[in-house]
Amino acid sequence: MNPPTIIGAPVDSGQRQPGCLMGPAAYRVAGLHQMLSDLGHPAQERGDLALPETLPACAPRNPALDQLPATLGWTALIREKVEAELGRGRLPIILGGDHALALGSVAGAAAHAAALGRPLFLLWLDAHSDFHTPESTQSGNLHGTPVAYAAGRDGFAPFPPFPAPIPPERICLFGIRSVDPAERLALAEYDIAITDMRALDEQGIAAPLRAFLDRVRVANGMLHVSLDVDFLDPTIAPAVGTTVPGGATVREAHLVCEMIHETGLMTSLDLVELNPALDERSRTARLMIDLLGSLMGRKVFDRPTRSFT
Ligand code: 5AB
Ligand code: MN
Ligand code: MN
Ligand code: MN
Repeated sequence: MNPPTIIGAPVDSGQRQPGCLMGPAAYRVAGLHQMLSDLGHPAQERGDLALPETLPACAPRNPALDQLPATLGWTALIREKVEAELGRGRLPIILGGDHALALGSVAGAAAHAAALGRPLFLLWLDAHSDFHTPESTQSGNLHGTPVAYAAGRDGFAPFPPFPAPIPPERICLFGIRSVDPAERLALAEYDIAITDMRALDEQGIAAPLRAFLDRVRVANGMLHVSLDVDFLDPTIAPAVGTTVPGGATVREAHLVCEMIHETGLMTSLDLVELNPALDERSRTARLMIDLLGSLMGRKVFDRPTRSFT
């Protein structure tokens, strides 16, 4: 695993509930840097990105679209920063901000992977499939679109074309339990594997996740992980505007993170959708930092444990 660089991305143009722009600060307050240092992975801190003052003017074809110019600006900025950090041999960790930031972060990872000639894989930990295009979204909230952009779906103008669209077999949607009708149709057409909550209830976390991670390893792939707070059950992670009941438990989420760490395959990471205005005494921010700890190698024991059976 490469040494981490922290990029604050206080994006809140992907949805209408204000607050995600406080996410990067909340992660730092919750002990992000201390935790990384204690694990032996002190992080370079790049501070928070800021939007340029002048944003592109554009008239969206879908009148429902919200804050398109700001999201276009964030996409270009984040793409460039993520690609640059990967080029320096770093592990970019993007602190959101809402999930629209992944329009830029996944594009940056894809551009880097394409330049190296390596396949990029995408693990999407989320209650939602985020497979709308700017034309199909009914809410107009662009945080519901990044997977479709990464898969190379049409309907994204005036976004720049996605650098190297990720084929469906390299995308894993994990923990899904809320899909809109238009997304459902498009997902069937693209044949993207969806490990929804029903599948996880039956099969558990480990087997489906191991199957995907094995594919990444065999292909010598790069792996972008995008962790939406609403992947977690709202009873343990209330600080998100789009809660959906029936999400991952604390232990299920840690297991996901521990397994990813053990493979050493993760090359970039988004922590998205934390809305500190909706939190209860920072508990969601602290849980997300704990999960990051597991992603970065924290374990209960360093050696195999022996139990009485
Ligand atoms: B999130 C919904 N499908 O398009 C829409 O939180 C929700 O980044 C999108 O996963 C949720 O507005 C986007 C209803
Ligand atoms: Mn999402
Ligand atoms: Mn979501
Ligand atoms: Mn959300």
